[in-house]
Amino acid sequence: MSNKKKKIRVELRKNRAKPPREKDFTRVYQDREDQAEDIQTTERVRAKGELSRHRTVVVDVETTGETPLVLPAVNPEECVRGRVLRVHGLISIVEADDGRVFRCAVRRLLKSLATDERNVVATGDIVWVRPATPAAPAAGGTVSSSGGDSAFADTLEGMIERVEPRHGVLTRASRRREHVLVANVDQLIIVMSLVQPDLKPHLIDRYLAAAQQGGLKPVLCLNKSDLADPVELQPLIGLYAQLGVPVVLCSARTGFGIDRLREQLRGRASVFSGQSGVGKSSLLNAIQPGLGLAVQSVSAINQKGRHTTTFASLIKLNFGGWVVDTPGVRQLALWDTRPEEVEGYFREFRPFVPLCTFPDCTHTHEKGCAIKDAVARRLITTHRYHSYLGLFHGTAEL
Ligand SMILES: Nc1nc2c(ncn2[C@@H]2O[C@H](COP(=O)(O)OP(=O)(O)OP(=O)(O)O)[C@@H](O)[C@H]2O)c(=O)[nH]1
Ligand SMILES: [Mg+2]
Ligand SMILES: [Zn+2]
Repeated sequence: MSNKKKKIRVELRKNRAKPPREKDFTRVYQDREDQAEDIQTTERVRAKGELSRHRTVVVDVETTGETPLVLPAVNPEECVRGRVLRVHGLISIVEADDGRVFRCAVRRLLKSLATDERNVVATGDIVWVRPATPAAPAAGGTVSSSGGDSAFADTLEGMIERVEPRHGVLTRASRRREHVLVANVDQLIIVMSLVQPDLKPHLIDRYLAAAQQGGLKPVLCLNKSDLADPVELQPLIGLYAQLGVPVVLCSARTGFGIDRLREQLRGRASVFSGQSGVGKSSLLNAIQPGLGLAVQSVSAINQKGRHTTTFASLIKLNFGGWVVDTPGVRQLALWDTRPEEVEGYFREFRPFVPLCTFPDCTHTHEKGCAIKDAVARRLITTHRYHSYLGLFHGTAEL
């Protein structure tokens, strides 16, 4: 890590301010973080002194990336390094390198430094924790009073002082902000079921785009092979295999394909993602017997309208590596993607793009579009082309 120390002034976020005057005011403020400053100048809701709470902090400025990262400096003698096992609202469960487990709150400064992230800390993050001294708990009671995980009631408490730069992330856009689902993983296991719920090919393509964006190797896992005839899936399997995506057909129920899946996971850091009810937790229970992850019937999920797995949690594999089980997603909107970037997520488009008549062709309506021509000639499948259109228009909306 090449970095240098620097002092900066940070404006702390006013997340504990007094209630504002108008009810709608907060809504605008929360929806449009970017407008927050304009609003402050037009409506005075607090005493001026409170509006500008600044603090000078020592930070490391890392210059390796595109934009310099600002990280609070920590004293390694006072803090311990660890990995976030899971996040419950304001509480993060962190396993230190020495094996101790801490229930942690996040230092408010980190929230002030993060600009457009929904969550400052994500499962898989490498963090620095300042252990609370038993006499004066650092979290000031917030940790214990916020409820959360009773299984960790006896664990130590601490404060997350710093989050290390991430590599390999699964990210999505959530209400105009970045939602990092998982950090520091090598590969994304896209879990789909053949039926119950039905396979969603367009969602696969969104995941492939998200994997490429986050620097993850994608693996397509098609579960519940015991419920449908996989022969009909040959074209789909062939398509993804051609795109270089390993495809694993499996069944958590019968155990078919579980060995192959285990081989994909061995020694690597992976995340399982997919719709609710496709069998992510069931597969992990089959891969590592004894895990005892909660699973629920699809009909029960539909009736209740909620997911069985409710937070991303990191599981160590006894054959090497680790995997994060995540809650089901309904949709996946790409974060920070411009419409013209979307074609880059469709590998098979690449040979044709330079042949379009217009150099800035969006491949949506233009005459002389080589992509549309390739679709007509079945060199690109209509399914992939429609996925492209969906992502193109989706990112244009954001
Ligand atoms: N027939 C069959 N059923 C399966 C298979 N895998 C999982 N199921 C069933 O599918 C249902 C949902 O499984 P879960 O493992 O809870 O699904 P999930 O993807 O973890 O769902 P969320 O946690 O809500 O995201 C359960 O009733 C499982 O028993 C399979 O291979 N075959
Ligand atoms: Mg689950
Ligand atoms: Zn074109």
